[in-house]
Amino acid sequence: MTDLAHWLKGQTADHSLASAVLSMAAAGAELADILRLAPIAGQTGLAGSDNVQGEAQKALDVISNDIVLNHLRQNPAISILISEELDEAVDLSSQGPLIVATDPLDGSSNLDVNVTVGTIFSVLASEGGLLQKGRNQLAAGYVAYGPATSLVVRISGATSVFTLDRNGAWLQTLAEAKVPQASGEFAINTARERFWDAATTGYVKESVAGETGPAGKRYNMRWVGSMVADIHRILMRGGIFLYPLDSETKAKGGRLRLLYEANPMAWLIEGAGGRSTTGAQGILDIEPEHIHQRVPVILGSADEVRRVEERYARE
Ligand code: P6P
Repeated sequence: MTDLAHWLKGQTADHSLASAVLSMAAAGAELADILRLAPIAGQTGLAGSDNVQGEAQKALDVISNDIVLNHLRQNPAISILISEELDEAVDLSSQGPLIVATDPLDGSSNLDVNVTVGTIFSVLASEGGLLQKGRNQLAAGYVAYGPATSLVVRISGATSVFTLDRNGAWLQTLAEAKVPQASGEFAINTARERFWDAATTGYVKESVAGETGPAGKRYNMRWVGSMVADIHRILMRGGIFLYPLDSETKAKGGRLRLLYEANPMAWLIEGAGGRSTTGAQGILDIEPEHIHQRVPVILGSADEVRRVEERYARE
């Protein structure tokens, strides 16, 4: 069973890029230890502060951000950190060739109820600046803190899965993830139905109609409320994740953030043969306007994403 460091040697000759992934993996391993014992340490509560998104920060949001910051500060290859938890981008080392964008603890509202949360990251070349299309990513990944602690990472080839062992080593447990082309499982927050556009409403209605409806097959629904958990399920067994633009999120551009949620997840899903869209365009083709930009996110099994795209095309 190969480990992360050996796999990286086969994926890239760029030592800086490999070191950036190893730094995020080390931050994830440190955070996994903290999360496992957080209820005992009384760390699952609120921090008493809000982030730039206006969301109440959990104590562990702040702790996670600090852990990522500490690991990246020690890596001279990283020039800038963009974080969901920080209003502005942070300069780390002026000569570093790489930028890291991260959601240090995505889904943290699930911590109180012991549901899988994650650290999402995206790596870009410093020379391209902060606002680059997702297609420019040099690497992306996430750590899923679940029953097992998984690291999913892609440089430019396959999307690969590693599992943290008891000695702190990341062992490869799936060399090449493959998102099944077809699927009978959709993930959406159906409590938002009254805000949906016609394309989303039509897709969900058709899916719920099951075997006797136009889709001609039975669907199941899952919605964890933790993007890393939902995306990991889709990566491993297929499905479609939808957080579309709706009448309530329209003013903000969407719910999920482009640089450190949508882009890295689209990079990983497309690396595994899946597909991603906002409904209007491919997520990886969006020209970012600011570091905390929000966008609609629809991604997963290619056949299902295409069904949604066809509906938007008819609108
Ligand atoms: P809702 C978590 O807050 C998050 O950013 C994602 O991890 C998750 O997919 C989404 O929001 C859940 O949103 O509206 O269902 O609470």
